[in-house]
Amino acid sequence: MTNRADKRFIVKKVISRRYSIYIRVTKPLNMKIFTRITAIAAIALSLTGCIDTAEEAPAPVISTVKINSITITEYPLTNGAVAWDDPFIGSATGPDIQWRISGPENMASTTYFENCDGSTLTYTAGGLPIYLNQPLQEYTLEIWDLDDLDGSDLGSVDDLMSSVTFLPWIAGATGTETLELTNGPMTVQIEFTYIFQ
Ligand SMILES: [Ca+2]
Ligand SMILES: [Ca+2]
Repeated sequence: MTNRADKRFIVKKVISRRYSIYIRVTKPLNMKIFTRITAIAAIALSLTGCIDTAEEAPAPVISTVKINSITITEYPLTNGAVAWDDPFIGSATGPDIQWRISGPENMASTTYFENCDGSTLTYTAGGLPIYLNQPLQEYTLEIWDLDDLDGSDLGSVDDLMSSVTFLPWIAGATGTETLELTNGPMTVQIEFTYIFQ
């Protein structure tokens, strides 16, 4: 009986014999050596050619990062146990959310979503697109609850709801891509376009 080890041995032996016969029949010894030398020389030339002729492309230098859209998928619905807007008169309402960016440059949306209920908020205009001109430095994206929507209460103070810090560009990023950033109760998706010098 032939066990598995025996089968492997037989197969190997047959292959070896076939190879040996093939060489003997098709190529005399000196031809075989010549063929091998030629092949080695061809490979060497090929490799040498690659080294000599290949020119390393200079790494692209990031210039500016454009933000096309900001989508806030998660945010705190209450300020602790209290509604973001809980007036003395009238019923409590959800937050009125605006995004702001701080860091080397400061900017903010010119639009907001009123009385948010947890639904996803997508900003594609109202201040967008924006250009971050220090792409190697950290920026912070903040979401704020606006407290004076009609401009009638100059003494009101808007509420910072949450924030997340990010680097506009990470080495290797090109083209346009959407990154998801999370910090605590806040998750945001930002679509970036990378612009190089
Ligand atoms: Ca408020
Ligand atoms: Ca509100």
